[in-house]
Amino acid sequence: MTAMLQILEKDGAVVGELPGLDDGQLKELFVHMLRIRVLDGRMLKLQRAGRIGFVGTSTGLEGSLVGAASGLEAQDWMWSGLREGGAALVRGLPLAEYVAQMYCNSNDTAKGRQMCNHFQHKGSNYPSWSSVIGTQITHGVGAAYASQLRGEDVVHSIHLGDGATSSNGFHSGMNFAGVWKVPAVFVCVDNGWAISVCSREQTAAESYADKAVAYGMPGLEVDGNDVLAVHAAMASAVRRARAGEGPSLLVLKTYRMLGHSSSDDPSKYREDSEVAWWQERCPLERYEAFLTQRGLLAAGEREALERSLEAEIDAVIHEQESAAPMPLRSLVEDVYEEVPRHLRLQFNAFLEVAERRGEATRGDGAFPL
Ligand SMILES: Cc1ncc(C[n+]2csc(CCOP(=O)(O)OP(=O)(O)O)c2C)c(N)n1
Ligand SMILES: [Mg+2]
Repeated sequence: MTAMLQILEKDGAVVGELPGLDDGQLKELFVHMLRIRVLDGRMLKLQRAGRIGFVGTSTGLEGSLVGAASGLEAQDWMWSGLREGGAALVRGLPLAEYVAQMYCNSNDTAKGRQMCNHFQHKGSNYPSWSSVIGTQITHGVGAAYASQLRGEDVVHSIHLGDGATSSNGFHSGMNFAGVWKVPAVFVCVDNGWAISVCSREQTAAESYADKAVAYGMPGLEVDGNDVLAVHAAMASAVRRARAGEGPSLLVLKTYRMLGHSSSDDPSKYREDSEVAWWQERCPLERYEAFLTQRGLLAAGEREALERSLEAEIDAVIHEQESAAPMPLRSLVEDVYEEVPRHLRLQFNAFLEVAERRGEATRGDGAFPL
């Protein structure tokens, strides 16, 4: 196991080779990270106010998300684990679609049929999430194999959590990917926890990166709170895949600062001191220090950026909150060319219940997971 790749120290000092990004690109990474942080805060507040049903935050993971997404090319595909919504924003998922999906309203491109906080975006090659752990791994490998057979210039980044390394999909996906040498990068976001299972108890391997050896591909541990290290590692693994040299596994060492979801209380299973240790290594503060030292961020500029991101996000929230819900009839549309009898019967029975009990109302924000 080689040492973990790191470019920035926790105080922002440069300790590795900087990737070839210009000043504008360096600053853009920061704005993307900050947008995710602000958006998370806003979504959590909406959930606590009972206006949306469920939120799984990415607070603390901003360096991993933005670093990985920025290492891909526009034509590439990204397959989600449980927290890549912010990475999708970097690749072109419109903020309005993100928020519409949180409300499951009539602007939601999944037509309210997905659980909220499970995004997708056709325009940037981003298939819908699945909450079922690890299923995206074999789907992504199959799609990467298809790209290879078609001779397309496309790389597939397949994201997964530390918990997903124990899924069947991880083993079969990694195995087929290695055998076929598909153009894929596996991005394991080791955020310390799989709900209440600590990452150290998920495997007896010294590092998740060691798992790559068994499947005949390189594995690398990366400081996931160092956006530049993640970007550099991703760009290099993507280049390798694009050149036909096969897949790699990147393990991004980071930390989920908040609960597993808006329904979770992490104080039940982890110590405050652990959270404080990671707070010291906050990806945003580290990168802010780096940009400030290079003269790319002026005093007070972060606060100004935050205010403008809040305004941007609030405007979108107002727009989406007043959008109509999906019409009831949409429940039986779009699956078959003509609505079959059994669905028509179910739909009529449903209408009858709605008539007796009244229309569905907004949820109270409770979700049992
Ligand atoms: C097949 C399957 N088993 C169990 C669950 C319940 N579950 C939901 S999230 C989760 C933990 C996921 O942890 P990890 O892969 O580390 O992702 P993270 O939530 O940390 O991003 C589990 C066990 C599930 N959704 N699917
Ligand atoms: Mg995890």
